[in-house]
Amino acid sequence: MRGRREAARTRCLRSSAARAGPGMAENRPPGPQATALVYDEDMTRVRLLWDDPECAIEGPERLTATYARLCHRGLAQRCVRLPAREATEEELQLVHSPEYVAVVKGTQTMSKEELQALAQQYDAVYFHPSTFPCARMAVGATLQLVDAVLTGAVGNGMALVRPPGHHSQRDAANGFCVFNNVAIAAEHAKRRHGLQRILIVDWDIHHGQGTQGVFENDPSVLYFSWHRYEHQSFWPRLRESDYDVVGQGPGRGFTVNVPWNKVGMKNADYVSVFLHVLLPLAIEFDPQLVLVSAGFDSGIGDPEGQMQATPECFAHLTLLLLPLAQGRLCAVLEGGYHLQSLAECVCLTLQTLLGDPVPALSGDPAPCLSSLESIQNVRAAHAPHWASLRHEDTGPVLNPSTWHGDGGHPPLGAQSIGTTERRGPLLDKFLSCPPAPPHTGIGLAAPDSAASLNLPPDILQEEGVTLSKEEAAMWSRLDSAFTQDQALGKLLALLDEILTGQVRAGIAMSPTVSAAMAVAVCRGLSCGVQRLLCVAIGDLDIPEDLRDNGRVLLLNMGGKDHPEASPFPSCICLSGHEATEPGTFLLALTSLILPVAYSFRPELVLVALGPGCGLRTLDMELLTRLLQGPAGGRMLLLLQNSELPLVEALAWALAGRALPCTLGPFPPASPKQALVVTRLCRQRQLDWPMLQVSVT
Ligand code: X5A
Ligand code: ZN
Repeated sequence: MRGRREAARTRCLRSSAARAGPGMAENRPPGPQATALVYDEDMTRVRLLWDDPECAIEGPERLTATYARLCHRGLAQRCVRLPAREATEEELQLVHSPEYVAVVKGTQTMSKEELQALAQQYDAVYFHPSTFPCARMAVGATLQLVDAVLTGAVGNGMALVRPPGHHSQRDAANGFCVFNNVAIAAEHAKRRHGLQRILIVDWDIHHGQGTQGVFENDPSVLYFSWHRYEHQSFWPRLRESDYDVVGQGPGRGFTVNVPWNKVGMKNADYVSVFLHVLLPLAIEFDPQLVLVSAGFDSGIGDPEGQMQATPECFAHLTLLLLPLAQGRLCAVLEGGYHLQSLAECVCLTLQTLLGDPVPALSGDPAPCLSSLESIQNVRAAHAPHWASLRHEDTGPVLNPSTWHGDGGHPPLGAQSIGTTERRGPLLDKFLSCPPAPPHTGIGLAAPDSAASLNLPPDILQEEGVTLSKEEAAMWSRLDSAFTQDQALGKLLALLDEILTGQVRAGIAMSPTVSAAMAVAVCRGLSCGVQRLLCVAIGDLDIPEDLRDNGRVLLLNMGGKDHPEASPFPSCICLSGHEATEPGTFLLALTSLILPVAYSFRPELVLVALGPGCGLRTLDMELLTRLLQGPAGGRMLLLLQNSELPLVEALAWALAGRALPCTLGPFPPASPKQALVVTRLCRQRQLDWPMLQVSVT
């Protein structure tokens, strides 16, 4: 025991250069692995010149505070910096009318009184002599980012811009927005880059009615927005923001609205909507580019949103989007008015774009009644348009509880969330500088032949260690092949390093995955892991003593039937080889595996991939990326020795690299398989609340 620990420490010291934490680490050269940041101080020039309480929250310090925090965290330095530029008038006219562009252009020479008079023609807008150049630069910065991503100069990125864009319409400024940055970028991607499918994810807390209007007839742009709605009583108070507004003509089904009818929505509500609404549709849509209207007024502490999603929630939302479009994701700032919350949320978004592990999600992993009603309603409204929802047998909620009385989360103490910059204890907790995450490298326990593979630079190859007599005796019942090539010693060393935080995640090869799984679970439990999620793919033996162990949750996909295991809440099996076909697997991933994993909040995730387990390599990479969410990145992958070629792909997936190709197209799950999955979700939703998709 002691011998092994010491050996591990020595290896660790030797390779400390390869284990640089975030901030001290790499500055990736431009290329499809890099993350871009676009920011220009010129966009801080626009500000409110008169008294207007509604507009006062949209000030220059939103950008300066955010950028300062990105630098302080060392995140800005790790990005490829792209220069912003002013968009041309021709580019503005991809969305806006020449007349409207001329009106905004005219503000450059206006007096304060004239500016104020013009602003009064619109809802919640102010103008400044710098509005035209700033708003053009906000568009240009967005286009620079999109061009860099679509040419492969970078993999993904973020643009910090002002003024925001998503309320702006063809002929009108609205809600602090002058030109619609993201809508113009989507049109630009279609016209100049020939893209046919673009996903816009609008996670700002207001409805981007401007963007919705631009694309309501357009099936090449899937527009998703969630927004504070409160049954149409929250700004902009539009009927067209409700769940049953789904687009028009050829665009029917390509507008997705999720109304929040209560304030106080939390991490579990946000993640549930992503898992049960956005992801199934987005995977089926198979976008070539993802544009995020990244407003952070949906974050905790924001005076507009009044929601309670913590900064790390945005890391999870980003992680869930990154498998789409081969990771071609452009996040463009919209709202966000609590300076510290805004800055922190942007940090977590950018950190995830950079490939850092996401911190575990805090809070009760259960959506509230009101968000479940919205989920049920929007899924019912879209079931006619999307194969991935067609098997749904529920309709919209008949008597929404949230019209009157409750349905939301119980309110926090009145003092705990300020409506201004006041901070309560809860907010303090989330906004205080979190310690640097235990961001360390990835370990590999494999036969020496793995050395010839093309592996990520910070990977640490475990050396064989000799087991103590006690340990050798303890595992003597194992396959003898296991001890011969030191697979067991390497596996135990790697697992110890994960559990002690010396490495974040790892891959262990072995002669028999079933045996490795038994060893790893047993070892994890004896080291004190309280919640261990074990996802076993393919035909693997399920150790009997695990079936009702409250600390282990076992998910088996594509294996034999285990009727004897099904009574246990901690054993979930989807048997048969159909379970690993792409359509069924992706349905199960979003509707079953991830909701269960997020409900369980594991400290460690084991993924055991049986020999010939039936999954596409791409789906294994996807599983590897997404299951890092629920456990804050702590994951051990178990592979059969014979699957050496897989190691490369999965090591890169663990290291945060984008998927090598898009997920689709693939045939949807058969109605029979869809029914099996749906039924399993229903059966288990009392144990695992994030499985819920309806209130009935
Ligand atoms: C971009 C954005 C909000 C406008 C609120 C007006 N606009 N009450 O967050
Ligand atoms: Zn907003």
